Order: sequence, then C-alpha cells, then structure tokens
Amino acid sequence: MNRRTLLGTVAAAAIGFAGFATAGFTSDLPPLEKKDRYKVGFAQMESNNPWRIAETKSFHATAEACNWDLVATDAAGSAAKQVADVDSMIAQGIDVLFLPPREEKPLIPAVMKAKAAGIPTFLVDRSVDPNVAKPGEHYVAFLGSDFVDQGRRVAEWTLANFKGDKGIIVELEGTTGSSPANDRKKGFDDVMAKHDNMTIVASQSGDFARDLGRQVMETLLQAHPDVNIVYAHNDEMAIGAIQALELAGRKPGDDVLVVSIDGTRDALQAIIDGKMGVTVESSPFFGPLACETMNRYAAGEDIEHWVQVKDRIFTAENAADHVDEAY
Ligand code: GYE
Repeated sequence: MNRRTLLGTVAAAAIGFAGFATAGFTSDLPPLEKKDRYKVGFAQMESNNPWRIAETKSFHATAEACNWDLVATDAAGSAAKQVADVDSMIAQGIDVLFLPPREEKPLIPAVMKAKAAGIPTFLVDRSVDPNVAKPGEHYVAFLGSDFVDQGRRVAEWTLANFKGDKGIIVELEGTTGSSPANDRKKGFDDVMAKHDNMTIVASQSGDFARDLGRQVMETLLQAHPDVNIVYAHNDEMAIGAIQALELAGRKPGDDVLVVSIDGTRDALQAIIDGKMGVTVESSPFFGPLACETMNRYAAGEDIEHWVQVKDRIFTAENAADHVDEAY
C-alpha cells in the first residue's frame, strides 16, 4: 500500500467513526435514491378525530407540492391492521414509508419489515419502544414533539394558575401503550409529585377519544365528586370531560380547571368561552416537514435521530388570535 492509499484509508476510517459516533449506524439504513417522483406510503392509525384528519390532509396536500404518488391507508384504530397496511404498502413497492405507530410495541414488526424490504422509514407524530427499534438503525428518524415537555408545561401552567389550595386531579390518559400517553403522563406526574398540595386521585385511559373521555369522566366523577383539576392528554378527551362535568352540574372554568394538549379549534373555542385553561400545542401538520426531511435524506445528508417540532402554548391571552387557523 503506498502512502497515499494508506492516508486515504485512515481518513475514511476516521470519517466512518465520526459518522458512527454522531449519527448511529446510518450506513446500515436503506438509502433513498434521488428521483423526480416518489411512491410514498402513509399508514394512518385512525380517523376518528380532527387531529388525525388534519394530519392526513397535510400529507395529501404535500403529495401535490412534493411530487409524491401517495399510498394512504387508515387502520381504523387497530394496531394489527396498521401492521397489515404496511405489509401491503411494501408489496406495492413504495419508495419510502411515513408511519405514525399507534402503540409503541405492536408496530415494531412493521418497522423491521420495512427495513428488511429496503424501504427507509420515518416515524411521524408517535414513536416506538426505543429499547427495541432505534432511529439511525432500524428507521431513519422520529419527526415529532417532546411529549414529556408538553406534560411538564401543562403541569407548570396549572401550578401557576390554579386558584384553590388543594388540587384534586383527575387525569385522562391517551391510548394505552402509545408514546404520547406514556410521555405526557410522565412529564405531568413528575412535576405534580413535587407539590404536596396536588394529588392525582385517578388516572385512566380515554384512548385519545372524545366520547370515551366523556364516559370515563362521568364514571370518575362519581368516585371523586370533589375533583377540581382535569388533565386530559389531548383536546378531544378534554372536550368530552367538559361535557360530562356540565351534565353533572359542574362549571368548567369556574369550579374545575380543565387543561390539555393539541390546539384544536374546539379547544381554542373552549378557552375563549372560559371553560378550559390551557392547551399546549401538538401540531398535526407533518406533510411539509416529511417532504423536507425525506429530500435531505435522499441528498445524502445525515438526518438527526429526532427531528423535533417546537410547540406553542394557547391560553385566554392568545386563543382568539389562533382559532381561525385551527383545525
Ligand atoms: O395529541 C392526539 C392524537 O400522536 C401526537 O395523537 C399525537 C396524538 C395527538 O390522537 O390528539
């Protein structure tokens, strides 16, 4: 080996090592060829709420702008169907997959099968169990919010704005086993645990759905009639809880503080109407970010493992300014 080749080998090894240290096993991921048009898979989990519908619309709108032939499916709330939907997309020869995994564990096979089929995958809005499937190794990246921080911000706002002495809190959790439910619980509960005057008396799943949120709130109200704070992991359940509270003769915004996450039109209207205190934003508009990130990947860029979305906060101070653009 001459000196020149030797130096080249050393340099390549150094670059390889730096790549390993900063970006994980990027080289092991399926590459994405540069093309004018891509066949893009978007495997939606369900369409039973405005957030999901806004996200799907965002992907359809992006398909036009970004030159995609979009293959979109709807798993109707079933993780098993979502896995099957990804199987059929693989069979249809998609170039790239955008997947919002309904739950952290059941969707891991879908991630692994896409990788085995040579299809680069981006997780959008929810993630999978990081102990089993990893960004930079099994999938390219997670595009989404910091859910722990969202829960923390709701808790901090509640501490600063709750008027009573003792907080009796009911928590309505999102879909069991989903990353936003796990993390929004952790962020909120950890902050509250440091405050002796705050007690979470019940915490139960309403599956991120309005009607289930209403039903669960109805039941929990019977066991805990003295509740004065409701923390819902999303706006749909918060609206359901408000309906249950009002039906029981309570006055949301007056004798019970309702706080949540997302920033839907109904939640912003509830804030304007004085029935809800705060909603920390969790944006569903992933289409443009998906297009941009995918194009960066096709251009050979190292993609950060977490393409983080920054969230605003909506309260009585600014809800009226944003309600018209909300979904
Ligand atoms: O907050 C909720 C939806 O995964 C971030 O899922 C998303 C959450 C969102 O059903 O409303």
